[in-house]
Amino acid sequence: MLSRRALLVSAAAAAAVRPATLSAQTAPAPDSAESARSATILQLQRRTIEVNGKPASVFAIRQPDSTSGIITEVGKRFSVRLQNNIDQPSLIHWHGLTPPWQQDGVPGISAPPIPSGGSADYDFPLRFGGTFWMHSHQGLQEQSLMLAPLIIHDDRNRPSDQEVVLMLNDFSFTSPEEIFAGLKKSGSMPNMTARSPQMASATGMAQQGAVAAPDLNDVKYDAFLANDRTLADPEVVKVEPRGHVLLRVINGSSMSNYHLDLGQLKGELIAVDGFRTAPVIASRFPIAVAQRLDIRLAFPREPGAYSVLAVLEGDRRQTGIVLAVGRAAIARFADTTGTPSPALTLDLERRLHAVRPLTPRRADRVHTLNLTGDMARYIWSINNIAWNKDVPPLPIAKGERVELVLINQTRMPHPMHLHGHEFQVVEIDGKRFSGAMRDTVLVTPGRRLVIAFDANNPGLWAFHCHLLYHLDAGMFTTFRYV
Ligand SMILES: [Cu+2]
Repeated sequence: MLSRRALLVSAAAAAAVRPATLSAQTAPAPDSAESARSATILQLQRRTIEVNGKPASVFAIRQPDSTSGIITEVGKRFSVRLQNNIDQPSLIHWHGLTPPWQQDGVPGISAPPIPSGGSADYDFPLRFGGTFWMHSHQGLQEQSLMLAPLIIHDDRNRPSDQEVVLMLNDFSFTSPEEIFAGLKKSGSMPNMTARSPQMASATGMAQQGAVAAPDLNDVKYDAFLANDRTLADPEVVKVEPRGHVLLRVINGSSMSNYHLDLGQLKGELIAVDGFRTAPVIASRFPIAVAQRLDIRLAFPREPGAYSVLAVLEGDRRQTGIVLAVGRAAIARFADTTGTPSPALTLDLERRLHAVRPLTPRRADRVHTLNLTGDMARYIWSINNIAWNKDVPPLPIAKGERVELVLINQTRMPHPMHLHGHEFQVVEIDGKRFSGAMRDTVLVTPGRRLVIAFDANNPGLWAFHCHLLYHLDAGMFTTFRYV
């Protein structure tokens, strides 16, 4: 079933978002037989997994040999034929990549959805390496695991490194449409977290000195998955004694932010959202919805079992995998922690510094985007406008340095994602700094962040909250330039 927004977007597609100046650009389909032959086939499929001892019907994005997603190399082309083998329309977004806008995979913005039984071709150069992912931008399919890793190797892959990909997901046996309907009824469903109908204003919170308790985890999930499994039966990855691991963590959850907990290990964080940062060594790292962490781990010679856990923010529940050195006995890891974890903060974000930041430059254009909402009616918005087909794109121009001032006036954290461009975090709560390059940044309640990007990829682009039901409820807007 399509969501209301997806229907609106689809209806808008032909007329509203196809100005002649933009559609005159390169068409997405590679028409030469040669590029079609060398393309990687990705199939949208239905599959059954087991969660909490029960079968669950979910989606997959797989190659014909069952490989989930893609592992490729920087400098190669992203050359993919996407086949829709499910019984409904779909379209896949290559999260964090910078394709021509028509290949970005947002229904009604970039291209129409691919009908059941249809296919679409993608072909563009890969400008940078890193940890990325792909997911449906159609309706609420992402909640049903229509997603997969998209890994681009580069010189961060040392020959001695063992690569481990950790995909995190939230899972419910309730259909996403029912979850969304329940949220719209504002807490009337038994599995929805109770909440205050009043939204505190950011100014109000700031004046109080202490921010009111944040409102976390709208949806009560049945399970949290790490590579499709829970801690009742986790994935166990064998690691050589004194081995080195490059751990690539992808938060593919629809609504859940986590603290990654390396337990006794210390990890060296070397990249966020694919982009290299000055290393940060720690055993816990925050990871918001849609974000990625690249972490180097070094293991001792002695046999041992090491858990890599993701603890839900503000909660006791967790998921994870086990890295086993030598012939280690695998202990059972509980799926809850002793005490609830805190809410995510911006403490790590303030410490991150891009290895290759934007060249310092004055902004040519600044857009202030207040993140707003009406919790009681579950309407989420930007500058109090819930997105619909009549909202005009925000103007920018090719070649400009653009800054977005993001002010969270709600009590929920919002992971904000810009399509088609990498950005840099340049200011948090009034303090300028040369922060991380990213594609998704968490704006916590009451906070003000500034991100900067270069308008170097003309087209029509989405900018939105990556919490699936916030996105669908209207916290979404677009940029357009030629
Ligand atoms: Cu949001």
